[in-house]
This record gives sequence, structure tokens and C-alpha cells, in this order.
Amino acid sequence: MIQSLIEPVSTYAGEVDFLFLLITVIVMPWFFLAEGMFFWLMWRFRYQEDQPAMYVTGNEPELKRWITVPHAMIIVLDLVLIAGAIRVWYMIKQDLPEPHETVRVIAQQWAWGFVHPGPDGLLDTEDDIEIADELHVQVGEVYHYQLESRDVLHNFSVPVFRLKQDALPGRRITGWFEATKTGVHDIQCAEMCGIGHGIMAARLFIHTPEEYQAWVDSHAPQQASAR
Ligand SMILES: [Cu+2]
Repeated sequence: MIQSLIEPVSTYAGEVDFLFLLITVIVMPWFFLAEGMFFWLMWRFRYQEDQPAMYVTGNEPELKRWITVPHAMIIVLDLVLIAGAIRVWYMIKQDLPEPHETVRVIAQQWAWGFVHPGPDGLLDTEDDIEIADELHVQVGEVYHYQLESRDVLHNFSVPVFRLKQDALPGRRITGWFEATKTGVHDIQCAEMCGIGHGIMAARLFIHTPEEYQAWVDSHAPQQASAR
């Protein structure tokens, strides 16, 4: 269902979607069961003539089972969810594969700055390509991003990648992604950062290697001569 709403375009997007599906499948039956019983019991034990109210403490062994058995089942299901979530969290946030290139993402009120490594493939050199609100990458390559904030808390959110990372002033946070399909997609700040938060959007361009090379060629020389 998530796939049909927001196309998955990174190598780990499917894993995140699977977690959402798992949560839905585990939680939804309990929701309907609990709500269904609630309304049924309200109807079944509604006010009736000459039937006195009964005081139930919940401590009677046969009633306690109604509390402990569902609790035990939910704890087991929770452990499944926690194990699945830790696995995906580790894959996305901790276990960074070797990068093809690194880009720098700079958040500020209320725009995104992107520093691309340029023709030499290295950041912090003369030929870096810096532009606002456009991130250009190649399809099928692992990228590291270095996320920074110039002022307040922001969040680098790329829905098609299922990627969300807070940007903290004073820190450089490294993460990774690998795009699986070419296209143009949205980037949005996902942390309330002031009055312009809603317009703090950018575009992600995923190119074929040839397109990417052409983009680098057309932007790098201008950039070098402008310095
Ligand atoms: Cu924001």
C-alpha cells in the first residue's frame, strides 16, 4: 500500500515498508478485536430491569486470565517488531557501505545547500559544485551524505528513499543511500524549524551515469571560474 502512495527508490526502502506492513498486520487485528469486544460488551451488559450491577475487582483467577494471556501474546509480538526494527535501524544508520562519492547537505532557515564533489569525485576541493535546493546523484551507486545545520534543528527527509535524519547545529552526521531508479523526487524538511519550515523543500535528481557526467561537466567549469 505504501508502495503505491510513495514509490520506493532506495535499496533499503523495501525493508522500511516491510516494517510498516508488519506493524499494521500485528496491530490491526488487536484493534478490531478490542474495539469489537468493547462495543459488544456495552450492548450485552446494558441496563436491564431487575439485574443488579456487579462489582468486579479483576483479581479473580478466571478474570485475570483475560488480562495476562493477551498481555503475554502482545509482548511476544512486540519482541518480533523490536527485533525487526533494530535490524533495519542498524542497516540504515550504523552499517554504512563503502561510498562511491560523498555529498554534503547543509540545512538552514529555510533552504537546503548541497555540495557535490565535482569532476574529481572529492569534497572540499576547488571543483566542488554547490547549489541550493537541488541534489544530483547517480543511480545504482552508494552515496554518503554529511548532514549539517547552520542554525536550528532541521530534518533531511527523502520520502522515496524512506530516509529521515535530523540535522543538529554543531554536528556533522554521516549517513548513506543508494538510489535504485532514475527520476526526480521531493526532499522536505521534516522538523519544525520556524515560520518558513513549510517551504523548506528541495529536489532530488537521480541520473544515469551519462546524464550525471553531463550535469557535472555543465556545472563544474562555471563553478570554478566563478571563484
Ligand atoms: Cu524545517
